[in-house]
Amino acid sequence: MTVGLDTVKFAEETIELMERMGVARAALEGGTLAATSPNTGETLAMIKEDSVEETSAAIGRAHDAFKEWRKLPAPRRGELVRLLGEELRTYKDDLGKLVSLEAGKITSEGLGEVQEMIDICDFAVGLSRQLYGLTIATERPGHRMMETWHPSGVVGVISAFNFPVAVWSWNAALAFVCGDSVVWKPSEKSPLTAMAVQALYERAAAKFGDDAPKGLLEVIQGGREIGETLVDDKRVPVISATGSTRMGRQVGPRVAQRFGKSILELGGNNAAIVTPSADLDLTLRGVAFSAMGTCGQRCTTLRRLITHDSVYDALIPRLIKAYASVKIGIPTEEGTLIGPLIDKDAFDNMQKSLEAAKAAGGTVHGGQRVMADEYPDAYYVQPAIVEMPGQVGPVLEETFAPILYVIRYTDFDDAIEIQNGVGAGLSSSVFTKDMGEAETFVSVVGSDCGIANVNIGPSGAEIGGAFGGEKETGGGREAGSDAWKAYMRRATNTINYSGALPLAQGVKFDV
Ligand code: UN1
Repeated sequence: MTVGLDTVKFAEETIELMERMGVARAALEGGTLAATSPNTGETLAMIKEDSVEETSAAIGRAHDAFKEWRKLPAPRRGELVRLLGEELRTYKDDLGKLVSLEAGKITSEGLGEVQEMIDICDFAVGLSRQLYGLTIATERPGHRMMETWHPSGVVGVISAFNFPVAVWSWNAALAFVCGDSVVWKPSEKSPLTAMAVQALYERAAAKFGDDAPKGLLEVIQGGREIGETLVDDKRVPVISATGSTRMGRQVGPRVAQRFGKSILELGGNNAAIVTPSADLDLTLRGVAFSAMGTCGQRCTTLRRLITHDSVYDALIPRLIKAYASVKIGIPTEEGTLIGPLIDKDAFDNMQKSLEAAKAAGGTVHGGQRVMADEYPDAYYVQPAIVEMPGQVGPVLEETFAPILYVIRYTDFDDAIEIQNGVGAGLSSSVFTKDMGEAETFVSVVGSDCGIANVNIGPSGAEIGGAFGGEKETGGGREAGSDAWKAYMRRATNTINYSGALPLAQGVKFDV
């Protein structure tokens, strides 16, 4: 197979980007962990992996940093996060580009990911003056009862390749204002973006001054073993892990075993219900973005389209056409909407699911590999639509690839049952103009997911809401609303200023 002279190469550009953001070239050469670009399959850098001992030492430094950091007033801690947001604004283009090179996202999604980091920094800065506790009525005269939120300690953040930097920021921006330190284990498929973010953080910390203790952010690079070291370490009271349900099944019990707290954001198998009254133009666009965007590699990706019989023929053939004409290619090229799958494993899993779907009676449109001649080491695919006879076989599982299963329904209650009839419970949506259907969907008898939308797809959440889901998605919440509470510990304080000692519940104990 000949690779043309004009074949895109990203390694040199990557190193330039990294140097601009403050990573030394020496840190990108001579290591044992290969950072590759899914866009071409080429090696971008060889970086150093951390050993178990180095991981343990990093946790120790973070623990020491926490002991200092917790003493700063929260609004002052917010200032560090504000400065981090400034660095991210300055380097938005560079970091966005790096996300495109390392994770294969199209340009606007790479930039969007950095914007999401900026947004959460702004949110956290405001939050740094709003870590409110309650004052609670007490039954005893001359007493006051209140609750205080204190920092928890070291927060371990385990993130996935598909949102290599935004997910870290949802956790870290909150953790920092909450008075915690952070040890970050990025996916071994996206080590470079983590190094760049660490360098930007160091710049913000230098501007902040001596109040930012060394070790407030530690990044550990490598595979499963060091992840386990982090998960098992008693000095890490909170583990926030984003990834597959399989990973969460291991992390959750291990953290619980030592009575740590975990925030789990795991797999999704997200559906949309298309009802008879749906605006089909809007539905088509909403479905296209949430099912094909990021090449189907968001945990919020739309994977099941539960379509009413009466609109099936008006929508599905149009959707199949849109799927066939969408521009697939190098994600940084103008006009590209679909970049590559992350690696060969992802491609093999996609093909396995498509075979299983066929065996279960599905009709597959698309799904084949493309651009293999130009880029034999990259895995570009035509996104697939699969018409299914029902919710069977691979439809019940998350496959991290652009496969949209289409299922028919006739009765709205059945549609909700199909929507809820899978293990995962992350995100969901309904396309309808019928107020009764819309309200039912978001009500107690509607969607069982952590995110339930009306007339938008299940993906593309903003940071202001709490992000996460139920059932096999793990139950954790990150980002907005009151998700910050998971990064702090609560103390209930009862203060007696009466001079007497009345006991609660009228108990008498006179000695
Ligand atoms: C993820 O896929 O891991 O809702 C997170 C969205 C994004 C976050 C997705 N804001 O698509």
